[in-house]
Amino acid sequence: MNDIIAQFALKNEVGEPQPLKIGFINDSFVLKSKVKGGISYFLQRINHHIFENVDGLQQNIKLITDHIRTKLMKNGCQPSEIDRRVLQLVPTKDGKLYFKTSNGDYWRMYVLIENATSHDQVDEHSAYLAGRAFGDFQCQLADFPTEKLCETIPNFHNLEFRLQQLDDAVKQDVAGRVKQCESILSEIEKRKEDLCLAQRLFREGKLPKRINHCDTKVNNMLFDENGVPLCIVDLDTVMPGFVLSDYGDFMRTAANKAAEDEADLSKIQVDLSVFEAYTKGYLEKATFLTDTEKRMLPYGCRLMIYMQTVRFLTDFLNGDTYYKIQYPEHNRVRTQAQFRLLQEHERLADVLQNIVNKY
Ligand code: GN1
Ligand code: MG
Repeated sequence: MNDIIAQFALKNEVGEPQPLKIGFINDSFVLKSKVKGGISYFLQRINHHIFENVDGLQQNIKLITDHIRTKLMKNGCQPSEIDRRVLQLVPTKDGKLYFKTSNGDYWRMYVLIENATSHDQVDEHSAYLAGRAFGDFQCQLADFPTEKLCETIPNFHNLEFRLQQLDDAVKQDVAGRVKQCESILSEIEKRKEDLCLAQRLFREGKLPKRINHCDTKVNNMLFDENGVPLCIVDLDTVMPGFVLSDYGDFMRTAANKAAEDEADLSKIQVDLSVFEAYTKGYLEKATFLTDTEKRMLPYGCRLMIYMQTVRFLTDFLNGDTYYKIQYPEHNRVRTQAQFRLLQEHERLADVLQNIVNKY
């Protein structure tokens, strides 16, 4: 690994790489400075099976982080503070944004943000702070020209595309599992028209695409020693999409009293206090939203939960090739759990809409 590290333009000597157990996609290592008060680094091997266009991916991250950096500077943020508020890529000695090894692995380097932590769980207060932080992130990028960014995973949050993938999986039925999924398939069919509304509004010019994070989990934010959010990380999926994606995906993962793959469906309930706190924080910061976008936020939750139901079911029918599973029926259980959460959102539609209207 020393050969890899030697490719990057580091400002000081660093110690042995220490592996970090975060994320399911990339491999991460910390390189501590050997010099007191020096810079420590964060090294990652990029999963190029998922992110096929590493060049485009790294270019996106560079453009986004430079844009946020300039914004922070204009707002009078001190340079030492800026380094904690936005990620900073470290180029290779020949000025590239990543290094490709002879065996085809891709590596990138960031400056490590010191004394920062992340959380896997939310409570009401951290949901509120997360809402503000993700709202701020979208706000910082609201004036960035979307056409400059590539889709790091093409059609990632495009429901029509995801439904097409499900159709293909049903037709091929490679794992012979379609028969046992007939009832959930018909539930999905019933909701197709309604939930493709966002795509239709986009085509009619009534719903804009903006830059989204596309993985708005609370553990993708760093907090300082006092529990104040510092910066948004895991920028791999930042790409143009509907704001409904980021709002909806946070609610899908955080405003659920049970896990995403809970087998006991009676435990799956919307956490209304998390829902309200995130909404309040988000709407305080996301001042650029149109009336249509604001009104559609609860719909955004249903959209993302439905899309995840479709994606888990597709993978189950394809014989579990995309998501890692812990037991043979895992993707079917995940599908049922997401579908139950969707039904909860449908049942509470008026309540959730009233919370959004309140803010
Ligand atoms: C994947 O691996 P993770 O948790 O960051 C997936 C998301 C899904 C999520 C479902 C690149 O995210 O889109 O919503 O699983 N990421 C990718 O748990 O497919
Ligand atoms: Mg991720």
